[in-house]
Amino acid sequence: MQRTARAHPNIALIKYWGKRDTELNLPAVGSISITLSTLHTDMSIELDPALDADELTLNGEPAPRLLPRIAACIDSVLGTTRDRARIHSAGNFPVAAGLASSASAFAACAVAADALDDIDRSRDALANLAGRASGSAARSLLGGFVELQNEGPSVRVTSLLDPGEWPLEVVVAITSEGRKAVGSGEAMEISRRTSPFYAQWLAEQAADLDTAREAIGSRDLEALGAIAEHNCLKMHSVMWTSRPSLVYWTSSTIACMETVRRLRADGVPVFFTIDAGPQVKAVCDPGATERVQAELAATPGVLRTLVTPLGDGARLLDTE
Ligand code: 2P0
Repeated sequence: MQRTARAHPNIALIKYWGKRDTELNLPAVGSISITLSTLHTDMSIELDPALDADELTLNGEPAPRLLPRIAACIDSVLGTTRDRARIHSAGNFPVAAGLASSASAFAACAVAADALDDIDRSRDALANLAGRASGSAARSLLGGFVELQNEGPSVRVTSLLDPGEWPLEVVVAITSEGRKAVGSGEAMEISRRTSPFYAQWLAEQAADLDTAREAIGSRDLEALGAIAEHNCLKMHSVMWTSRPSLVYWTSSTIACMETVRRLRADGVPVFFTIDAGPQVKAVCDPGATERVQAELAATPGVLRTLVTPLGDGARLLDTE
């Protein structure tokens, strides 16, 4: 029996950084994200009683290093006594480079695994199972604008707006194709233990979430951009002031921020956000996309740009 699911990465506008429970991988803060449409991960899982061990390919190549986390995600859905699985993961964008590849991979994994038995799990149940593998993956269960609420012993994901209700676009400026030096999970723990700004980061998150939720409700790009950029720079300040310091930026990352600020000063409706990687994501009105892309592509150090509208939540690609 084989099932295939597709999920898209998401980009947080109000960020998740830090865990309150490393066993259950529960985030220390809530977050708000947008799901992207052009980038995706397709994961197919085939259970085979004849297999002795799980097998994983990533874009057609064996990927033993990534297998334990994927296998654990399938275990969390189907139980550890399940048959072993042949897993194929295929994505159309770089892995572990600050483009939220783990979010789309684990959301697709949870949805495909869920379809392999007769239990009908809720979106929130799947969000918790995907989130156990990767905190941001819970948000990729849904499309458009998504809030992850972080209360009690689990997380909840809610849709704030469908993609068509506020069809913003995202221009991703790729400034480095390499894998990041320190993975997010490990980096968050370093920040929690060592950054003098970590407590303040936690203390201000609820207010940032309120401000962003209100801006999304009224489709106010200027207000959303102001709080998103502030929240992003706070998260990076926590990273920078960790010991050892966690600096994911390149000089090109800063040049891209300057490009976005210059465009905005020129009246272009656009704002930036940056995750645990050197890429800059510029969020804009569709009417501004062409100019934002051209200016980011011409920014020193930018290797290439990607453009994507907002997309849907994780779903099965096959039918039974
Ligand atoms: C986010 N990031 O909200 C933040 C902003 C990166 C920077 O969630 O340890 O791969 O697997 O739960 O979800 C990336 O971290 O971390 C992330 P784990 P995850 O999108």
